Amino acid sequence: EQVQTASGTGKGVFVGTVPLNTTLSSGTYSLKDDTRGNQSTVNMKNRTSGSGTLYSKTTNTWGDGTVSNGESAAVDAQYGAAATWDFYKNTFGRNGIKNNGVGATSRVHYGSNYVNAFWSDTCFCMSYGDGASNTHPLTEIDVAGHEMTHGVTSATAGLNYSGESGGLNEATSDILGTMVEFYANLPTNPPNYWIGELINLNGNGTPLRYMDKPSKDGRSADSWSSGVGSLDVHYSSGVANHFFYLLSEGSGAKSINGFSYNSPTSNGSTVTGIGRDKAAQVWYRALTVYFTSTTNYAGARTGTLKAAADLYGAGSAEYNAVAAAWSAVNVN
Ligand code: ASN
Ligand code: ZN
Repeated sequence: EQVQTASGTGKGVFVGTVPLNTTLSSGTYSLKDDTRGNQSTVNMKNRTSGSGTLYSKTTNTWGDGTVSNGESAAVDAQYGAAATWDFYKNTFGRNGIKNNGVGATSRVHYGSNYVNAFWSDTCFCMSYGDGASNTHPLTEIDVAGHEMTHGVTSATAGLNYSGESGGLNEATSDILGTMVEFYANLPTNPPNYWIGELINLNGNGTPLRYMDKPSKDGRSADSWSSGVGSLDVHYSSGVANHFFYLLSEGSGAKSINGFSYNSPTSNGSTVTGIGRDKAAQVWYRALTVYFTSTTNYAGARTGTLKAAADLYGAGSAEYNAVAAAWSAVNVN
């Protein structure tokens, strides 16, 4: 049977109204994108096992922006996967999570009252819960970018998910997930350096994490100390998230897209940012060329300096900014 690429449209919970590439086969449209490695979105129908049901129907208009229409979360997921694909392709020349042209599956409505989202290498898929009372899906675009970046890290550096390497693994997902949010630049979700600011996981409207000042969450580390590796990886990540913010935007007060930041340094220094696009190139090159499964914070400093030397030259302004941003989070 012939399969055609079709141009659909969707309205997600968080992405608003967006175009979606779908496939048409025998009069049925599916949330499957054959222009991006056949990435697809399936409905888990509150189950936690099985492969779910591919979203398929006879019209090519998906979701209505409400949570109660279960397709809306699927629109977020499918669009988030597309934006992540395009970000990696157009920013780094990476052709999918494994750089082999193969797309991942997104699974929505995973479990019941499930307040998390996660990546799995086993299914080459990511799963999104529907949150508290099944009314707060975790389908924000920075979460999509975060989870799929776990797949990239697994396929490259393979940073072990514990200790300092685990913090670097988590930070890699926050950093590049945030870059996906900037790349998508959605009017419904003005990009920022906060993680999960729309999904209300805390129940009081606050973001899950803050890259400009990680300790604003009450738990994350702003800077390195000898015990940082014994924190949960979602808190030891703060050191690298803060490094990345400082490298991109610099220290002190700044407003971007209406979001106000005031990023401190641990050593009283002033850091001048090099911009997020250059910072992302440095991080990605370090991740894919220099980091290994056991890289710790000292190794991340060394690896990103090597990456900056490759890209911009040893002793360049960018190279010196990498050194200054690590020193500002007490990685010397
Ligand atoms: N959402 C979490 C994460 O991707 C799941 C986990 O703890 N691994 O970090
Ligand atoms: Zn993670």
